[in-house]
Amino acid sequence: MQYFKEVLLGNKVRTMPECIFCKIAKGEIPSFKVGESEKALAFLDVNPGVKGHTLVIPKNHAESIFDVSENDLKEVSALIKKVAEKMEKNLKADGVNVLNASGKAAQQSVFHLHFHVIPRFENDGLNTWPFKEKLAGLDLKELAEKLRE
Ligand code: DGP
Repeated sequence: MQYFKEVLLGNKVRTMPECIFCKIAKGEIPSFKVGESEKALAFLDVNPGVKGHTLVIPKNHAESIFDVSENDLKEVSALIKKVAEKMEKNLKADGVNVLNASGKAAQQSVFHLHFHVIPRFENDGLNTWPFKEKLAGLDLKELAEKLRE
């Protein structure tokens, strides 16, 4: 379902599509909350890949890793850690994956930054590593320099 909000653009009121995770953060649509802090929220993914699949978001809207503030990201990180610890303690998870898709090319589908926290169990048969074969012959020195620029 698509939600809309009214915004003032110049001197005209327009309706704009409203972000679903903003609505969840404001409690305007329901979610199964797992944890919360002042600036971050954790709730169960509506379309879970595994039992306990949780999303952690900043309450302030940011589209992706590229525009989130460092401060909001710190709170999100702290909440991710808490959720992971609960998965280990309460779900007896043997590990967790923390996954984020930032950008369409990375297969992001909801454009409000979110981290998937996925409980993992020995021999659960999942494979989160997407690379099929290793690349040979890369100039790692040049690449590192480029990334440091
Ligand atoms: P991604 O593909 O990384 O952008 O993941 C988006 C996730 O968001 C996907 O696993 C399903 C979940 N999702 C989408 N809409 C809702 C919703 O309304 N409520 C909840 N709890 N999860 C949602």
